[in-house]
Amino acid sequence: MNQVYKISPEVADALTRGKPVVALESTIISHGMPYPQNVQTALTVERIVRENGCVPATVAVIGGTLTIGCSSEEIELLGKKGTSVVKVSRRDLPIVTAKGLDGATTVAGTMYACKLAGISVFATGGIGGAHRNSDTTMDISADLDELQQTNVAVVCAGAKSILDIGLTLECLETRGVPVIGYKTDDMPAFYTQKSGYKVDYRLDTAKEIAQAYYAAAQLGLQGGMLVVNPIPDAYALDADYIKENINKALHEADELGVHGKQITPFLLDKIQKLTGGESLAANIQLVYNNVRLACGIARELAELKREGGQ
Ligand code: PSU
Ligand code: MN
Repeated sequence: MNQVYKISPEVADALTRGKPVVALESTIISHGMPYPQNVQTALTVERIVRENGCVPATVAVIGGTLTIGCSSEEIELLGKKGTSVVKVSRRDLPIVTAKGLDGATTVAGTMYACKLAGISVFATGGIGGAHRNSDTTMDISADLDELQQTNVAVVCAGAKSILDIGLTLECLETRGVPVIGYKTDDMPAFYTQKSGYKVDYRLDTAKEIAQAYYAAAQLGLQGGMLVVNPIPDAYALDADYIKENINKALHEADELGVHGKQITPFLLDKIQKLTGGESLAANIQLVYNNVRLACGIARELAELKREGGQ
């Protein structure tokens, strides 16, 4: 059988030397954006990570090997194959590796890879959460359970309002996951800076966020933290405009009876098509913004670990 996982030499070297590493997911590439913008964005993200003094670790399953630190060619392959590669959350990992398939890891799948490699900081666009009507459908993303059990700081721009953001926050509270607003008291809603809900804590510097993560580790707490970073004002979309299009997408999903792991990619694709280039530009910019913050946190954390003799 193929090797089930591997860490690229560059990422492995950075981790042994205590250099800051930032993990990146790949479902956002295959299922979250159209080709070729998905590949351009993923490669630009890696460049931004390097410019900010960190080592990027894009995670995906390539020919059955959970790869922590994909090459540019592997990113290109995932972007081109798009939704034909398996969307890999935690539960999909044993099957795609055993069958030797290609797969793109979600937030949950990527967090598990971070645990295998010893990576503490991960940047993405938006996380999965409690879907609307999840009080009856039970459709709550495995991302939330992964945050409960895996010690990674996930930097995102909140959750899209395809989800029930209030219920998502309740689920995170139940699971013991702190939600930290970076320079904000508001829970952002991906395309907009506010969702109408508040976060638990506001921290204004990457250093304070790293200190909280470090404190959790010293306390022996299991579980991650969610850092929410609002989309920059210049790229935020009009709240009514995005609400209208999200409602259209939800209505269509309902009519077609889409459910299970298909629902999130279906809604992402619909919204993209309904709103065209404007939402894609916003999506790309908020990812860059999250990556820069994640790099700041990873650098501060590396410094804390050095001072602490770890
Ligand atoms: N939300 C987005 N963009 C995304 C995703 C969610 O705005 O790309 C992807 C992420 O990979 C996330 C996954 O982890 O969808 C959640 O899927 P599900 O709801 O099936 O758990
Ligand atoms: Mn689901």
